[in-house]
Amino acid sequence: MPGRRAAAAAMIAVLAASALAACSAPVAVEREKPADAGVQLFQRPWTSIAEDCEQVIGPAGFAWVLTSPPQEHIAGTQWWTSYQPVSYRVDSKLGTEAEFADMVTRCAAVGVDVIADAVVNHMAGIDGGTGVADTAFTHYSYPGLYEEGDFHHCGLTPDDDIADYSSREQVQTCELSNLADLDTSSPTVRETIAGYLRHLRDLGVAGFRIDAAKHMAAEDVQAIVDLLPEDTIIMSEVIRGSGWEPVQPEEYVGAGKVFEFQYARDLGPGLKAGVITDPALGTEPTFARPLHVPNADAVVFVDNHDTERGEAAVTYRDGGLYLIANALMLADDYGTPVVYSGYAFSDRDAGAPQDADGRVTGWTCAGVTGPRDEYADGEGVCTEAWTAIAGLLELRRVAADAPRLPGIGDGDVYGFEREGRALLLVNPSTADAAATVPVGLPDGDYCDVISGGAGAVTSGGCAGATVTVTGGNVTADVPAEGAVALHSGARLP
Ligand code: LAG
Ligand code: CA
Repeated sequence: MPGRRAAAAAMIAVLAASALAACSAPVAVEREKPADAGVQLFQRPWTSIAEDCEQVIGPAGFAWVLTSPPQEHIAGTQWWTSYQPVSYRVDSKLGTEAEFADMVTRCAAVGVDVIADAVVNHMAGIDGGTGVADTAFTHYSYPGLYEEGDFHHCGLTPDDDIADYSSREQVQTCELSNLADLDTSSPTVRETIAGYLRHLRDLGVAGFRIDAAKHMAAEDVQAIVDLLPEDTIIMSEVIRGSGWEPVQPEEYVGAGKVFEFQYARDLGPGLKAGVITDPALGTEPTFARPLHVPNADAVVFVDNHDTERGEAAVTYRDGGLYLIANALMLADDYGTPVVYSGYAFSDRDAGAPQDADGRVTGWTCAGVTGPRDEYADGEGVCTEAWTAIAGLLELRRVAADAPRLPGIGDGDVYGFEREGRALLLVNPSTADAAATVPVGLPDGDYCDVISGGAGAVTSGGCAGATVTVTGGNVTADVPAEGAVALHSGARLP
């Protein structure tokens, strides 16, 4: 892709000039210590997550996993049946309540918290039927939970569907593609939702992703969160829309963190076009970057189950560029990063492989160590098992509160330093590149943690590539669509 390479070279050339100036007098930006990284395990059954926690996720050093919704949902083979609740029984295509509880216990035993996806803005979007745990329902009637009067019937559009995102009232009280919209202003509805979430907390979950939070008034989300134990972790999904949209993520930071969609937008499309934009480093506690919530409020991601089904995001299909995107996110100090791990698909609706009873089965990450060139439909991407990801999590722990310095570049290679402790270099071009850049790490031989992973220093040398720092400079061979990362904890004796 010559176009991409040329663009990368042009852009990095500009960066290099300013970076060299910046490096002689590094501007250290005061920021809060980054929170620990998590991984979203999309449509992964509870028994599979339990095993993955023990074998991969815990040892790699992830702090938490985000699961798909655990409540009973409509029947069907599509993945998105998970987003149409029919009861709050913890019994779904991903497993039973006993399996869910066992997963939480086993993940906790290896230091991994479970964050559950909470679908509480709405119930089902179909006329009626029987859920996967045998609950019979109609669009506005869910036995023992909700009846007609517990739903918004906005009366603002012909079919009560959201039509105009410039109307706060429509966005929050009309239906999101026909999904029966709960009247979250009602005290009984709030208490019913909170009862479900408290039950999940009793099973040991640490907190929740609040699905479709934008479609609930921020005060409704806050009121529900107020009914939960104080230490409940909240991550609200509020897709940052255009500036003219009345509902903005900033409204939700009182209840917890929010997913910062702008971070992914800054990163993905540019990278695909061969352009890495150096973030404008601001000062905390105001705005870390323009149009971004403050550091402590942000959950950042490269892609998620919705954006990987859109056009713009960098995804598993982008191979090495996907690894680069994850490296840029994990080595940085903005927000709480969540790595995404789903399955390959060519049909956007296709669910993860399931058996005749509608249970998702057969997940395995065995043998996965990095991105692949080809995936069969339904095959697990298993990003959490990549050698490079474990290396980057190690780098993140070593970098800790070291400031992220402005970007540096040499030819096609771009990178940045975590002052005195770590360095990431990425090469988005399609040709291998040698780069020499100034670095604040002490002289010595370092093991690259992208090729060598965590614990890359072995008795015989480096598990992966060796990179030398001399006289305040590092010269490294950075593979095409690849990266090199060093940190002070992986220096050869
Ligand atoms: C979300 N966040 O705000 C989820 O991240 C997103 O994945 C959910 O959409 C959405 N909000 C509702 O929770 C997904 C699919 C939709 C699917 C919906 C409900 O992306 O495609 O809609 O879940 O299952 C499907 C059909 C629609 C239909 C609707 C109701 O695609 O055509 O109107 O079901 O039957
Ligand atoms: Ca709503």
